[in-house]
Amino acid sequence: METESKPRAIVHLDMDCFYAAIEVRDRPSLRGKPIGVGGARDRRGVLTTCNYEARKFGVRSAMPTFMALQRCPNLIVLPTRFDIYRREAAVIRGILHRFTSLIEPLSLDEAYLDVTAHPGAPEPLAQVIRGTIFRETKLTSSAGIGPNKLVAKIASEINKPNGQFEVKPEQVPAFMKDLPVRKIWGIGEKTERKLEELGVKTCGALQRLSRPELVDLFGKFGLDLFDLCRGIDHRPVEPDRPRKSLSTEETFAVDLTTLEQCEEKLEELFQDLMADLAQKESTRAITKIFVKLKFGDFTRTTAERAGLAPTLQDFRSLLAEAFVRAEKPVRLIGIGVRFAETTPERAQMDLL
Ligand code: TTP
Ligand code: MG
Repeated sequence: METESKPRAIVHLDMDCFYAAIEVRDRPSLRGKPIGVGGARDRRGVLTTCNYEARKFGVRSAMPTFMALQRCPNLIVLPTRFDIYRREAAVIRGILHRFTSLIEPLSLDEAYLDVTAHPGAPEPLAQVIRGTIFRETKLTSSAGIGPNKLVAKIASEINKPNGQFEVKPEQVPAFMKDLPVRKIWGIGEKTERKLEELGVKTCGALQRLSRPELVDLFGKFGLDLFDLCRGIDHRPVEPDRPRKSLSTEETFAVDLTTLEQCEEKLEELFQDLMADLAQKESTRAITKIFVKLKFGDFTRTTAERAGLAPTLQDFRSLLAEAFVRAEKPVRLIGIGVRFAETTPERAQMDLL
């Protein structure tokens, strides 16, 4: 088959400062100002992300808000609006599906696309995809184009924001040579330190270690590393297998005895669930929501209802319903949503 002899063409697409970009788009008076999105300083909040104006001051994702404000006193901190981010991600996913069905989402604003079968060269195609996203959402994105997922993902950071970079198959060896080892997926801080002790900082230096040496150092992962540091990565782009539900739960060290105590915990669980939902299942239509309780005596009950929106208020009413069934000390609370069994295209239509 032709596609077997032809090198693969993989695009890694990543929206630029996604949540922050949406907030600025929707409030044009914020344009050009440093903004962060996340929890407020007085509530020990953390930023989910910030725009590039804020990054100039050293503000970063996952930074406590008080620290971000120390670095950038003029930072405007906005609350998260996960429902808006989910809707935007669904629109973007819909656009990507016009170009290929081989899409592997990594989070709500990032995906791999296998465009090998697409007629024409991948570089101009990535331009067209990013241009279409911008025309239809007024949001910018960046892309990396390469013969595999490893190279495409690393390449997408190079001309970020609002740019793209292609590594052609014959350019891979030169591209890898001076690349810091940390850029390889699977190499974290620990492995990086271990390699540094051996004097290995770049992928080029890592290439000088033999397979047996790498296995000695890293076990089975050593075999992967042998390929990865040469820019070889056979992992296919795997479209998501749809999950049926998404939930989060917490078991308490001390059982909760009142509905008020449970409601307080529910609020925390709700924040977690919404963040998880936005990251992992940004495009699916929700059919049901549920609250599960386990009691001190290990009995359990689940209250669930179709047609409710995943709002704190609706989870609260389910919690009350489940709680009064037993009126026993609560050992665990779980909350979650169930999804319609649909294709991404269909889910996207449900959402719009
Ligand atoms: P990223 O793509 O990692 O970041 P980004 O899009 O904000 O910025 P970049 O231009 O570097 O791609 O994450 C996508 C969104 O996910 C981000 O806008 C907010 C959210 N997020 C969190 O909620 N917590 C986090 O720790 C990170 C890294 C991201
Ligand atoms: Mg991004």
